Amino acid sequence: MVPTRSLASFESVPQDDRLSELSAADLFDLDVVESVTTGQTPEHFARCGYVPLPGLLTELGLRELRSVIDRLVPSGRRKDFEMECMDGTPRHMSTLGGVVLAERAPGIVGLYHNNQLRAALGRALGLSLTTADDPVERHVLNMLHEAGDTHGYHVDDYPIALVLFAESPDCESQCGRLEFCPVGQAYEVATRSHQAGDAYLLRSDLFTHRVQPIHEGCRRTVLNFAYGVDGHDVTATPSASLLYD
Ligand SMILES: O=C(O)CCC(=O)C(=O)O
Ligand SMILES: [Fe+2]
Repeated sequence: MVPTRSLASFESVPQDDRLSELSAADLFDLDVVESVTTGQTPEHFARCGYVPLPGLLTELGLRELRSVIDRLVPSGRRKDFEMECMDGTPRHMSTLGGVVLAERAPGIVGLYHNNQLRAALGRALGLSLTTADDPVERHVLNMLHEAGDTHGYHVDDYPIALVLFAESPDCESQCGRLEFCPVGQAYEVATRSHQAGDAYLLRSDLFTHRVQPIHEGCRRTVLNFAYGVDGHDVTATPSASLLYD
């Protein structure tokens, strides 16, 4: 889909946004989706809430995504606060929300709307995935670049999150890992590490999740694509506007 843009914002789109020119097959190894989820049932996903997609981004996909994101990083908005509507959990990070990405990174918007990708993810989960109505929340960039940066425990408004890693810490002590558990069952917390080029799917409205604080010198930069599920109503919280407006 070609996003609509004002003339002024169109002029600010850099020439080097080559993501728009590349196909899903250039950017994603969709076999990863098929192979990782082969044999997993929708019931398994409902129970575990998480599907790892190691190496979902091709080498080319990671390179092109990083070059677009590197250009966006300086415009990140610093967020340091406790989110009241999520039990006062901390946010220490820089972000760019969906509206800014739509103006400044048409290639990322194109990836979000890529039907081939969404269909493959939906097949793997046994769900019919829809794009999100909320222009702020549908695609966001989360940048953890300073010592102690963390994205504290929360649930998302939309039911399915695809998180794509442009950068991930590789320090020995493994900071910045994902932790998640079914809502209200903190004793069942699982912890997962990811590398640049990896991705994961999360049932993000029913599994509480957070990113552990990162250490000095480490960087963790992800894109989060939020999807709906056909027939499932979304209840909006103030969290997206607090983090991404
Ligand atoms: O960075 C992550 O792994 C999780 C991101 C996330 O939970 C979110 O953007 O809502
Ligand atoms: Fe989340």
